[in-house]
Amino acid sequence: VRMQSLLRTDAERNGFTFVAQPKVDRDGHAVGVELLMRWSTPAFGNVSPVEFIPMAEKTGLIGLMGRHALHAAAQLVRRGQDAGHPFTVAVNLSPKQLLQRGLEQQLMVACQRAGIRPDQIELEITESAQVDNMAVVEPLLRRLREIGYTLALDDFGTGYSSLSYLRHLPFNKIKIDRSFVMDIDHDSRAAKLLAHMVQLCAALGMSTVAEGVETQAQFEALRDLGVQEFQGYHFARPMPIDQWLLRLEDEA
Ligand code: G
Ligand code: G
Ligand code: MN
Ligand code: NA
Repeated sequence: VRMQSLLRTDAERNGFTFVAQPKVDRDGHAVGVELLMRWSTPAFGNVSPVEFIPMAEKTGLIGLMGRHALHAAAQLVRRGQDAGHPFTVAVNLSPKQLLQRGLEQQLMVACQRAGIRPDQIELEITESAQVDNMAVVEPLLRRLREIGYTLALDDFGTGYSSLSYLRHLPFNKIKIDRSFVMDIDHDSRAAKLLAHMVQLCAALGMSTVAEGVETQAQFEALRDLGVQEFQGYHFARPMPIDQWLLRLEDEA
């Protein structure tokens, strides 16, 4: 209860920070980042999003917090442009945000305030029982895609209705869950599943991103299977925004 009231206070005053984890292309060049929310409190120290995001969903604070994340994403796109090194920024959306009204408007306001175009923002959406009403979510996602946002299905393969998502929802890309990636170089079933996921996505016109890449061997195996983008500790851990911007300068 105490933690909940701290969360409310910080949701109201935007007391969160964000870190950025790079995504790289097949050559290992960074093409964008995923923005991840961080919360630090005097009483509880750093609280993991695995703990505070569900709390935010349960208490209804996720709407407000999600809005902060959208602004942070749009502002970061802006900083990349201003620095002369444009990159995409992915932001995680809670299923609750999809079901609340106003997401499209919130995104528009965030882009307008930052002076950026929607095509530099990626929206990461995880499979969830809350979103299995495709009739509600499908038209929203279709509109968002038409406006120009990139839609990514997060943690693919771990939810209970993955194929139904692929069938009904207009994703541009699929992020293959790290549980598949982890086992790719020593478990032939994981490798076969992954190979066919990549082919399936290609057949449906979607690109694939591998999450949780931790070794060069995994990177090479994934590249051989045709995966287009990669993310994981092998390339970079989530880092403070300023560190990411410095790194970008160095790489250029
Ligand atoms: O940041 P970390 O790697 O610990 O993330 C743990 C989980 O929290 C991931 O599933 C991630 O998607 C989620 N998460 C991190 N930041 C955000 C955010 O801004 N919004 C939502 N909805 N989830 C987030
Ligand atoms: O569910 P989502 O993909 O949004 O979660 C992102 C989470 O994955 C973050 O908590 C991030 O720290 C974690 N993560 C990113 N790369 C790696 C990795 O290579 N290995 C592991 N174990 N976790 C990772
Ligand atoms: Mn994600
Ligand atoms: Na994920």
